[in-house]
Amino acid sequence: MTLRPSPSLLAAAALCALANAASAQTVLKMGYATSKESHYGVGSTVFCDEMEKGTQGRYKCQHFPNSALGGEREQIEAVQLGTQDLVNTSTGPLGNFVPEAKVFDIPFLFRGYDHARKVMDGPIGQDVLKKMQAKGLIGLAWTENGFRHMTNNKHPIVTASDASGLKMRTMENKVHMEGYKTFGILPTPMAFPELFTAMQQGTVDGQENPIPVILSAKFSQVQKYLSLTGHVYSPAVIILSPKVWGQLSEADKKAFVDAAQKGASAQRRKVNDDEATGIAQLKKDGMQVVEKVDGESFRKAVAPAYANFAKEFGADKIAAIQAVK
Ligand code: EAX
Repeated sequence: MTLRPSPSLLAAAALCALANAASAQTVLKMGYATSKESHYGVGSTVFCDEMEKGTQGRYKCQHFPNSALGGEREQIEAVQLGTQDLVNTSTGPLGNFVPEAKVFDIPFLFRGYDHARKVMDGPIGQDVLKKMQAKGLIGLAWTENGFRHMTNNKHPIVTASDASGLKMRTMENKVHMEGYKTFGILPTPMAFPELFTAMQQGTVDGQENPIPVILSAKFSQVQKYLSLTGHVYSPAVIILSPKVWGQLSEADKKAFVDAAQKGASAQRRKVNDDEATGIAQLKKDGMQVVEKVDGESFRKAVAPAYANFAKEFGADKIAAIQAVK
């Protein structure tokens, strides 16, 4: 007679193996503002997959897209506290936690995507990423939200004076608000999850966001006019809670950072794709698009505010960013 394990014993053993695998795997909560298909979703998915691979499956993500864990300010707070593990967020509210990050939110600071990405990945950007640690936030890599453009429901914006008098939702970001006031805009700070309804109900006339956000949040349903103002670059960053970081081995820390850099590249590629195809899509969706904006009128309007920005951040810091070729 051969001895065979009984089916119930086999089932028990299988369950045991499953339980072991599960206990050896830590599931991290990753939140972001837009959909899983958006630039944030694409970047986060690549980061999470690479991080899982790089830690041999010991860490993985559960995704919370579409602001399911709250606005970006709330999510950064939760990551700081350790009640949320990861967030892929714009720098909109980040300056309230890490003042050094605010310099990147100055309107018309960057000449274009190449310039912006070079600064964020170079010594100036990496220095700010490291400084986040002292504020209880582990910045893993700069991802990207994109250059921001204005939408509204009143009339096409070609020059800064067209923007004047419009009630526009802004992020909870003092640098943006100060800059946009020079355009004559009435800035109304508001968390992103409230924005769609605010535009639908006419609480605000407009808003400003990069093409990938306008697309994925379907703002074409509630906004008539889009102007390619590109008035400010909107960096984004993957932040890890110090609670998780403190538990990682050196090898795992490296795996997280490497994964975040791959996620950042994927997110930027998705921004490129949306920039290339999104405007045609938004036109198809019924938006009236001003492609030739009088950028000079906006630059002129904001120029006097640069004196204040220089006072706050140092003229040398601003010049150093501008000098990056
Ligand atoms: O990060 O709040 C905003 O307008 C952000 O650009 C958006 O949530 C994506």
